[in-house]
Amino acid sequence: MRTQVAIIGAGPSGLLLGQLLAKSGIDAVVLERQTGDYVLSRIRAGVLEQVSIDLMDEAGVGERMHKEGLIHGGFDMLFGGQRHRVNMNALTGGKNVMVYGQTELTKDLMDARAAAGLPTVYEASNVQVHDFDTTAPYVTYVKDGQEQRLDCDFIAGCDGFHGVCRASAPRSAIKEFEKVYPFGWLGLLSDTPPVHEELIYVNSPRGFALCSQRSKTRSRYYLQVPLTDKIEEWTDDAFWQELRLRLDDEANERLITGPSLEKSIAPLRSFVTEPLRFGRMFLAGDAGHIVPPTGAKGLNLAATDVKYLFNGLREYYEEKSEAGIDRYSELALARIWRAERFSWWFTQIMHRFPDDGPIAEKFQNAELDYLMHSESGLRTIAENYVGLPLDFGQQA
Ligand code: RFL
Ligand code: PHB
Repeated sequence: MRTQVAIIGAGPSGLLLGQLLAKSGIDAVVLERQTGDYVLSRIRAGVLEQVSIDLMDEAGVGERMHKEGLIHGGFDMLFGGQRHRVNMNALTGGKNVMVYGQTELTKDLMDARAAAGLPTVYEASNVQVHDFDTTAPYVTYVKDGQEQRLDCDFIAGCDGFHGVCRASAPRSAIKEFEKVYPFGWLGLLSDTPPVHEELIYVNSPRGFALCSQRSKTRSRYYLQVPLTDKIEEWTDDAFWQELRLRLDDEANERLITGPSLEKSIAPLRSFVTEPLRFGRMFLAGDAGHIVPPTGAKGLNLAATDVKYLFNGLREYYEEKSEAGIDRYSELALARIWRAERFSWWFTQIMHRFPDDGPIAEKFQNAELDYLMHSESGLRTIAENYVGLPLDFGQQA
């Protein structure tokens, strides 16, 4: 089999890239290790920046998102028993975010791909990338017990943090930067109305909590937990009880609990690979970087990587120019590091760090108090949360 772009991974990065390429008449085959249902069962991100919304529109898959997504112009921060609103809309000259689950976005992309008859191979095992340092790269994989070969012009490594693409890059050509946090997030999804119209980020003496949502009838809550906690040990009752201890009276009065639809623990990590290009293989999304979820940036960064990569590939095919693909890594990394910094910083001020003493808690409270009472402080949070402009740092 032959294609122009072999895309490894049918997560949001791979599917979005596939859709954008198809709209420009560029062929791609998506190879995914799991089944489609498995991919859709992973509950992850929930907040889209405007750039991600625009990209879904550009890919022609924004219809349901606009119908069902919830526009949020702000969020609450709760610390020291006090609630403060970050009015993102007012602080950024009218920008908002949209609450629309990664599961829904992925489903929209999968459905559009299937409807257009675009090739996706699910349950492709033992995917291996070859000769990407030449002009004739290819991918091998096993499907239904048969070894297959896919020849291509380019390989897009959209295969997440545990994928094969980054692992296949020559060790001498790659630099990795990593910080692992000493706690995880325990998440619970339930068919209960959200406790508040907007999200609430909580810094409590018992640790971080987040009240998020997927719709007017579906809630997503998170608790900071020690890495040693086991998911089996967290009953639904224990979760709700602990959440109550981290919320204020107003939220507790409105909190409606119910059985969990899903519950999982995710470790928190900051991670960046440099560069994101190895000859004719590119890394995009979680394959190249991970942020702690505090800033809601993971999915949005994946989307902007894809935008930069798509622009480069389109330029290559339409204008016979390599300028775009040559700039991909540099352009994407500049945006990635800005989001990495924000996510690290926001994590730092919102969580309890087990090895820090009481003075760290005092510093945190003083910093949060400063931020919430300073227009510049609030704007710093707001402009990063809604997403920095794509041309940030490039303006005169
Ligand atoms: P994905 O979604 O991990 O998709 C990669 C796909 O590649 C497949 N794959 C392979 N396919 C073929 N051969 C191989 N050898 C393969 N190896 C892997 C995988 O099966 C998978 O389908 O990466 P992508 O597309 O770059 O999308 C990135 C986002 O998923 C990610 O940034 C966010 O979900 C991060 N993230 C969160 N972000 C937020 O903004 N808010 C959140 O609340 C949030 N929660 C999370 C998260 C990521 C998590 N991970 C990665 C464990 C919670 C978790 C648990
Ligand atoms: C979510 O709804 O899953 C979510 C929202 C905001 C975050 C992280 C996760 O910062």
